[in-house]
Amino acid sequence: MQRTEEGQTVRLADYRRTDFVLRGVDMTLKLFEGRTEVLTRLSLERRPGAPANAALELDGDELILESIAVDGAILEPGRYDATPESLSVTGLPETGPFELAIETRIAPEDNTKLMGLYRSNGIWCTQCEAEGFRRITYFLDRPDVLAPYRVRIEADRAAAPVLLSNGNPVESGDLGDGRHFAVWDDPFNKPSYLFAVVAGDLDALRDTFLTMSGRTVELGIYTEKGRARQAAYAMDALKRSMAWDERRFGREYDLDVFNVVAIADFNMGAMENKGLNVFNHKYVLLDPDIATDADYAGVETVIAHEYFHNWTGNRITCRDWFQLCLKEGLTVYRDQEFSADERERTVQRIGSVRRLKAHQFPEDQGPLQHPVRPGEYREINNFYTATVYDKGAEVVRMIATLLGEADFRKGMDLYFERHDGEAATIEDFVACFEQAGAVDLSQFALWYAQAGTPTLTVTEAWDPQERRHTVRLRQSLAPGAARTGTEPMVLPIRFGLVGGNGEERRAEGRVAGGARLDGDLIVLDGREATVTFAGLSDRPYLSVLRDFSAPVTLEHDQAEADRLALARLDRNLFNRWRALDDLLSGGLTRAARRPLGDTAPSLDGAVVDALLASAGDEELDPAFRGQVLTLPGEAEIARQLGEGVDPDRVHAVVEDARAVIGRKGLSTFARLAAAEGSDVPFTPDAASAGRRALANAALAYLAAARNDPAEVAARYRSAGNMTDRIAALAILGHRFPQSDASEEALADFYRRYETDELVLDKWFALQATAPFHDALAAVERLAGHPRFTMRNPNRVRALVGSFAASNQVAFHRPDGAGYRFVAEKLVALDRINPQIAARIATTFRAWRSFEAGRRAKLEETLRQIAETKGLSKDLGDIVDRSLK
Ligand code: 0A1
Ligand code: ZN
Repeated sequence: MQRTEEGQTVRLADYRRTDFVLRGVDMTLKLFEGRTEVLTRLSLERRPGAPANAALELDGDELILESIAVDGAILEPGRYDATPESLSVTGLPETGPFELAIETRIAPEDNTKLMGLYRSNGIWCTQCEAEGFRRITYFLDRPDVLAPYRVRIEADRAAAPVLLSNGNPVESGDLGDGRHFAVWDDPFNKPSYLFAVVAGDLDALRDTFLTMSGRTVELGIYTEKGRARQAAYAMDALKRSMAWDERRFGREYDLDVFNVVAIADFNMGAMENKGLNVFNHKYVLLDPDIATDADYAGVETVIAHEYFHNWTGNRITCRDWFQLCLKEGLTVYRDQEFSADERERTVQRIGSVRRLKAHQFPEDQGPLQHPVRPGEYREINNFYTATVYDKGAEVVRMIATLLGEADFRKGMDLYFERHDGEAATIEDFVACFEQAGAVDLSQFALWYAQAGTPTLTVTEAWDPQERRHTVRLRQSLAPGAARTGTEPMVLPIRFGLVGGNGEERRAEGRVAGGARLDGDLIVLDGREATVTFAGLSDRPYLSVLRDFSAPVTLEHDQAEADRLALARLDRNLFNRWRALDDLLSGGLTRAARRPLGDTAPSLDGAVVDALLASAGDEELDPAFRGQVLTLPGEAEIARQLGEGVDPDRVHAVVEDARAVIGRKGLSTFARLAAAEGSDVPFTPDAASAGRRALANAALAYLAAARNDPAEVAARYRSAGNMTDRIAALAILGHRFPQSDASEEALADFYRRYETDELVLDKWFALQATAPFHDALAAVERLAGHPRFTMRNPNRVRALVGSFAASNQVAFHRPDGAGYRFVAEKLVALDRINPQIAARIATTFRAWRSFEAGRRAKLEETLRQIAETKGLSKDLGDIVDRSLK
């Protein structure tokens, strides 16, 4: 990929192949305290047809070149040009293979960006996606350059008894002087971003997996000393993932070993390096005393996600970084399907849709909007986004919906068969489904190209004479998305007509306009269409966009009575939840629009009754009832308001609703909260987690209604697991701040868990998200706490990240002090870890949606960050685009 003149923007349209073909990589890494020597031998050949005089242009990043040789002969200085960022070599053979040997010297100890080779608690580890390999050696560091790797690691045996890399272990031995070595061989062609090395003093949990063709795979999960037993659930999740991918997609693991390493300092969740996944230890280490049910679910999902990448990402990788959703959207779809099969499908879907609306919708509706496949970027690290991942997964799900299960599976099989070993594109992927389903997906492919959330407007008309129900559907993209086009897209809309007893009505449907009807699916591909259902005995309730079958904003002007009926009757449980959720967010946004001092209740009595009826319905799954009790978040209400947002007002409205619901449901909540006492032993399964979620939601309503910290404090003290303990602590800290009960519990929590970094993160985050203006003072104090550090991404995210993203009240203090605090931290963090700084800075993107005072302060803060001297490309890119 060429960097173009105007400010280093990289464009999809500029893609061209390399002039040189890479046949193999042979590396030796000599790890010493304070320095690492890297010797890389590249087997190369000029590509047939490439210019005979073309130079070999290699990428670097903060590298020092020690030596360079071609076929064993040291190169004269005139033959190459080396800077820390590039290495250009001329006069290379016109035809035939040659070997380029490069020696670099790096200092992993000084690497605070956590990209390339770095040290975490003394452990050497790597992170190469997207462009970290070039921080280890000069290389054709792009995903379409694939090769087999052989890697030799040398280190001090005492400091690093464990030496790991990709592929299979082939050799190890002693080097004298207390040093030893290991050699790893990865026979599968891979791009450099999947390279990994880990060396350190680690414990391991071991197991085996028998594949469907009868091969035994050695599994290892490596942790810091003494914590291997906390990897037991991750191991279980790994084995279930391996079995599921065989069952569901026919995908078998391909190497003799599969290793996972848990690392304390990690920029993201985890990384799918071939045969050697490296994880943020947050997604590996668990036991009931330190981890919540949400943590267990997170470990299961991330373990599955990284494992599934072995086929969707590694065996078939991306031609260039614009195709990132090819592996990410597809792999998120796969991990969501896994969780749906392993847990409860509707509850999982509710969770995914909540996440989509909380993260992807605001991104798609603000200045950082981009298509699922972006057309350009300044910094690729800033495109590991909710749009690429979560909307990318929705696009795959829509293909599955349109084709049906059997043809979708055929398309996946074809994809694996046709592109195994290749670096592919979205066009390649889509073509497989066109063939498998014998369909034309060219209009559907607009989902990859057009940014923005489409609005689907639905209106209904019942004709009592003709006994006909007419449904009118319209789609539109906000004009703001015009940069990438506003053509009508293909929207699969699953629906049902619900009768007065909840029965599914069958009716003949006739379509006029841009849609077709296929069973319970309306496929809208024009700007508008009507579907008329005839022969109905009476007016049905329309349950539309079931299971959220397309990622759109639904504007359905449905009568409140119809929604209440569906909240009670709909056989599609997802839509039953959504009927309630729409009623709640509709009521709350309307209330938030009313002037301050207006004392009308936030929610209608009928809505509260419906919510309480579902929550108390013993026929329903407790996890589902827990979801019913989870009100739309303040950020979601703010998003739905769209403009002039006053976060204090939004907070007051939601709090009022909580108290109203709590008082009205007092007896239900008392019963539900008591149902799950501390005598129930902890097991991490979804059903038990659902019961705890319901009980803890009930406890929060009780506290809102009774305003009594004592009963919550008792609950805190008697908690038998972290889920219940942190739930009680959050209620104390967020509802009764600075009370004795809350201060005592926070101090107790710190004493109990101060040796565990992961639990300490919860302690920081809980205080950072307390919804009070004064929380800022606490956060400022915590930034000076001896256990706060900018070097650990989890800790920064826990304090600064969660304050900015999840404390609507204190971050958005009217005096702008919250903004100033975050900006100051981001500028300091940018010098240490620009990737994390850029990620946290995205919380400023919604600045235009706030009322005038906050809006001006947000803009001013963004401009101040933008003007800081020496800003990283990462942070610069985010603030510049946010201001556009
Ligand atoms: N491919 C990983 C995500 C990932 C991306 C960049 C990283 O660099 C710090 C790390 C991880 C995944 O989807 O899990
Ligand atoms: Zn991924």
